[in-house]
Amino acid sequence: MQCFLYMRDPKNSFEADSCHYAFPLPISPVIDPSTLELIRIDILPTGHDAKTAPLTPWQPVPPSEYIPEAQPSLRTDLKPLHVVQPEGASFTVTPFSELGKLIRWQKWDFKVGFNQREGMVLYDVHYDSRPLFYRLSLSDMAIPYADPRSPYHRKAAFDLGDAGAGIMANNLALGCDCLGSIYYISGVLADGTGQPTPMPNVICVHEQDAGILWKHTNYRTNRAVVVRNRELVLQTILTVSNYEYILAFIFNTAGDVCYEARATGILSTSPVDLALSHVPHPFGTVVHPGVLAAFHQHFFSLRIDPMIDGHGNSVAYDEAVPLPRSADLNPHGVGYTIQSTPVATSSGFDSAPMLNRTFKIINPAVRNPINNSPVGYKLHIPPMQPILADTESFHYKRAEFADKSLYVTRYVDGELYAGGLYTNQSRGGSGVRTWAARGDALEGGDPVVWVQFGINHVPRTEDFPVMPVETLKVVLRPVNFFGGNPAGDVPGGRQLGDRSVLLGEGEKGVEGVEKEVEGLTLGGEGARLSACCGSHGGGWGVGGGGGGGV
Ligand SMILES: [Cu+2]
Repeated sequence: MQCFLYMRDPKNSFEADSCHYAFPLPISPVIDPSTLELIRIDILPTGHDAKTAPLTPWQPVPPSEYIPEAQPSLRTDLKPLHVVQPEGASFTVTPFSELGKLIRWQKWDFKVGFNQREGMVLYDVHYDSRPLFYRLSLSDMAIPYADPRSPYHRKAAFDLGDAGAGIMANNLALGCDCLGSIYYISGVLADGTGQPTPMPNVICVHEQDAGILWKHTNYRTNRAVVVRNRELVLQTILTVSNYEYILAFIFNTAGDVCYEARATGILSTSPVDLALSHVPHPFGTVVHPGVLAAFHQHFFSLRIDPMIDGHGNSVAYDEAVPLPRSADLNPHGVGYTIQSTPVATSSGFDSAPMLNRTFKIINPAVRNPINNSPVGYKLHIPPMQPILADTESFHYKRAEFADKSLYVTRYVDGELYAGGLYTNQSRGGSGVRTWAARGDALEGGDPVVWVQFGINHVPRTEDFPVMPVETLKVVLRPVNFFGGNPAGDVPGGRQLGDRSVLLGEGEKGVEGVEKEVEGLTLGGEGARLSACCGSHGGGWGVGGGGGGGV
């Protein structure tokens, strides 16, 4: 094992939470992990090339701390924000096994599991009793680093395969990780010696308001109908050494399931000569005096085992293509159409945003009552630069999923992890690229869809000492699955229940608190509320379009 060494701030060395990533050392011991014997100590390159120099005495540099007590001051003008659900949350949780939970919310129902490697896993996802997904899981992550110099050329992490999203999961806390009315799911896992380890509060379940889901104002009558986007969130957070990943499944009332990954935590740093601090570095960003954060890519692989309206699913992709000009059909050159291509055999695909390539999981045996299209779910996949390491490199060979935005394989028992079963010291040859290369026929069903998404992380000084979240979302959206907007029955005009308040113009917003009463009791303000939220009957309606208050 190649170890990277850091130290605490020598001027504050009793502070156990001092950010040691601000003090990377230029020596790197190589140890035998089975005997804990030291094999050798490497000297790290600290310039712009692979050369190493004889060690010199450490030069003092300032610390860079993230703990609040180390900040010169904390801002004092942040007012409390209460997320209150006076009648409780809208979801229910029912145990279905010793640890498994069945969750029901807004026509959704699904089972939640938690394991050592994948952490949170969803099973048997249904909407309005219609089956959608047999299993949804993050299957692995790969983080290959760009620095080509020895020993950095070996830096590549598989956070699930090497460490485990379950065993590294945080114990989540009220008000810190989750705001509002929270239900926590706990797990029990085996530790490295096989002993049972309680994993308390590893998944939090809560609802959140995500702005507006749909709205229309009839400009002729001035009546607006608005429905807010209520979401159900299942969140888990893992810490793998320096980095944190905040991972969530998010459901809404329009049939969407979103998988959200947020990267935060601390950059993996290495030493760079102080004299080079103000010179652009070829393999990273200097984020602090003497501290280099290397360029790296983050790849996530979401595994989707579908059952859209039952088994026998297929995968296809749509592309938007311009029509050639023709005198009879397209004389003005504006026409375009959508071409659909079925995925006949297991294979990998780029996202091809210039073609608006959109992947769909469909059930050819079940047809939409309006247009006879096969019912389906489409995938919104963020564009991703494929792995940059060349095809002969171990980064590429090991990260079997980092070269394509989407892989489709035919289901085989045990094929759960995109980077293969054993990622630690793998040399490739097992994983989704290898499985897809079998060219299995996909007619007749049982496809497994592997969605890759990620970021090319070019560090900023703002990412240090701890980085504000970088967010990525994959959305699974119904496409010709319903006969119309599935959220047409969600009540709008909920002001009496949801209770927003008017703020005054005073800079501290103090006046607004007084106006809360006004807004809910006085005719004038009440009329304004009904004008923006008006709905007829049902729910929390404040009254019809022309309503005169509350
Ligand atoms: Cu990063």
